[in-house]
Amino acid sequence: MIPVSTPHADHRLTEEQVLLRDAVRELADARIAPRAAEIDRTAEFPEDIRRLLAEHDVLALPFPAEHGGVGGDLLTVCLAIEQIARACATSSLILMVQELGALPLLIAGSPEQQARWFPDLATGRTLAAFALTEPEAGSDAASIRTRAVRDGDDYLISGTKRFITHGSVAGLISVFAVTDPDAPRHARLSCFAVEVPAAGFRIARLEHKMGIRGSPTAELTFENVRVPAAHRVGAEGDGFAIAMATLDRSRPGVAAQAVGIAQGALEAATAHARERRQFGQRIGDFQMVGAMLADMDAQTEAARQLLYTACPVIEAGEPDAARWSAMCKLVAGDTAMRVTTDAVQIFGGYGYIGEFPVERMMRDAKITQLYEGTQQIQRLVIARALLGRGRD
Ligand code: COS
Repeated sequence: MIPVSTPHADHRLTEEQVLLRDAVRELADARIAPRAAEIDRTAEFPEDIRRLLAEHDVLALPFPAEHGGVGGDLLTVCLAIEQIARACATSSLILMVQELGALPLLIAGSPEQQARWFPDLATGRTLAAFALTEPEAGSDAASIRTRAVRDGDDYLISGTKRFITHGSVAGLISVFAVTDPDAPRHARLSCFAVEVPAAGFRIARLEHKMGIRGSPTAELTFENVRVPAAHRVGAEGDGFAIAMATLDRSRPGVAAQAVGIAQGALEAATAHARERRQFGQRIGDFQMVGAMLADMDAQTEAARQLLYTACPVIEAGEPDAARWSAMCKLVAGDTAMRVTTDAVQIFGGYGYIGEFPVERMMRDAKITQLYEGTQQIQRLVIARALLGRGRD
């Protein structure tokens, strides 16, 4: 029997969550949506939006109150991500990656480590990043090659990390490296909190991307970067487990981003279908267009409800948390791609030009099917939860 947890929560949000959601939506409508097209066009990291989110304590949401955070639960963080992404996917990554980069410390950090870094992360003074992926190790996370070699009270880290979101703007990076190459496959890795800039650390390249263009994606090289042993997160050999536990908690953030992008595209397409007239009537009154909008609405709501149900199950650390995490990311990512593509279709030729937001949303949606585990990896995680490993 596979362990199948019963969702705990009824589907209503608490009063606090509704207030937070609405406050972030207002902020996003007033201050972020007007910047979205420019952020996409210039492909520059929006420092102003980082400051805005920090000033309004949005970046403090994932961190415990004792360290200057707000102590928001997973669903609350996701509600904020969703509302920001509805306006601008790049901007939602500022909160997403602040959480992703800090999750190893939230999960396995010592009280000293948390006290050292959380206050500056919660205020947004320091940005975080998560460095697992390498040129030769993406989906197969256990096969990374970056090495951490013990040297007295320190480790020396050497290797290359690729596709690291915010790698060029972060001040603290959770870096995964091999500490024991001879250990069994999943016990080779350890996790380190690396403060940058540091001697031997280099931003080797920034990627030119299809979407989320204001969010810098960096290749990072480490050449004997000296990291105190006290900055190792968890025990030696725990790195793979920490990475997996991190992704279980961060994938709902991608799902929230995807739901937000889909909602933004649905709203834009609906407004257009009301205003645009052809053959003497609103195009939305043509059944073919009306049916598309209906499907977009139903699919977006279904993805949202799955996400909201998944969050408390994951937060509670249920035995099938990985399955729920993968399911909500899978469904929401595919929904965002479908809904944004249909939104472009409803705009017709206007959907293909930069004047309207839906082409940006379509380009932004694609990444939600790729990062923090491709949709194929999500299916693999779900199938393994159902079937067990073939070789067990
Ligand atoms: N949550 C918790 N534990 C997990 C887990 C998860 N999502 N996935 C695997 N594990 C555990 C397994 O239970 C197993 O533990 P035991 O050794 O105690 O049995 C161990 O980790 C090894 O699992 P498995 O043999 O399934 O590992 P694989 O090397 O086959 O890889 C996948 C598993 C593919 C799921 C993993 O490599 C993965 O998630 N890859 C995608 C990585 C990714 O998302 N990269 C994106 C970049 S980060 S932005």
